[in-house]
Amino acid sequence: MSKIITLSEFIIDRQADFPYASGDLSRLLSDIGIAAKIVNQQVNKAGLGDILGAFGTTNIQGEVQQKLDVYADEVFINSFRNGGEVCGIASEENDAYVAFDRDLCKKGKYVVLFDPLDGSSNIDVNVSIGTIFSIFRRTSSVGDLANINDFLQKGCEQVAAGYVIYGSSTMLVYTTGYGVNGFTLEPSIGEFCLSHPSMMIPEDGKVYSINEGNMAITTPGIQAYVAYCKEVDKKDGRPYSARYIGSLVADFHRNLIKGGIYIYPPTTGAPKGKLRLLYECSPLAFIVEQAGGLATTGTSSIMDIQPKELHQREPLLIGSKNMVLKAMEFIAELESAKV
Ligand code: AHM
Ligand code: MG
Repeated sequence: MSKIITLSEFIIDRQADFPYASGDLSRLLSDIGIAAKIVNQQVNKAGLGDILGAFGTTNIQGEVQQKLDVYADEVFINSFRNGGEVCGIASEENDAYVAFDRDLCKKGKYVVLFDPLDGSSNIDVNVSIGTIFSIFRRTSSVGDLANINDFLQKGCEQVAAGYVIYGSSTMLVYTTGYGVNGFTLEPSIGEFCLSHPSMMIPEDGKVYSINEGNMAITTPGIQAYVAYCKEVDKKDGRPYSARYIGSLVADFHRNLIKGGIYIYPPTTGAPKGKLRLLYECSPLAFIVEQAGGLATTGTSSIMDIQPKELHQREPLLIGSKNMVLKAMEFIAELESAKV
């Protein structure tokens, strides 16, 4: 049997990648691993609400039941507040960012932006859901309260990003800009163990993931690319397969491992699509690019977008490099007049 490497051991080993680092980022990543285990425990009990007490009511232990996404949000916020490495957070669940006012936190070097439970509409039907996180070095001075500019940073400024998928098994996948590594939670020892070292996304894929219900209301470039995915061409394995779970982390994770493209397109009702730049697009863009893939809005690299507001939305095409490039060709050809 080969030696098991736990997330904590791996993080400590990798600290050497940052010769002048004080260990704060390592501690922060460990805190995320612990918070993920706590959330995982509750996610695995989803559906027992009716037995243990419905959401919003008191359960048999006298605890008030919460919606799981609110619960996950609180677990992560408390973990960041107690850790001391983070001076503030922004979460998809909250309208405004939170600047921690504890003295210890004001000395924190980092801010974290996260989606505590993405795809939460899938909880009721037992489909995989996920947590996505993005870490930046603050731009304000250490010792001050965090301010909005700490959060409005381009994806290419991220120091780390990752996700947790609560699926048939629970995994944590992250990057600090030195490749992508995946860890699977081994329930018998309660540890995330290195299971997917140095992950690389295949350059080509045979899976496209898009909500085809939006096809009539999206742009000509996306329509043409999806039509291309369905054409018959034995040489390159088309028609490709459609796989859309409707849970971004789950669709992304499958495509990262097997190759494929995920698209959340602009539509007539939502010209910037649905997904949030800071909590969803940027962190997954950092991961996919570290794994050799690409992430774009169709015309600009996700990593280069200067955010103007916390909850900004952007269209997202993300996955295997050659598939994303092909989709961009259609967009350039059919939509360039409009740009
Ligand atoms: P959420 O942040 O409100 O959970 O929404 C994000 C989710 C993604 O996980 C998923 O890929 C997408 O919304 C599905 O949207 P749609 O139902 O419009 O296809
Ligand atoms: Mg979300």
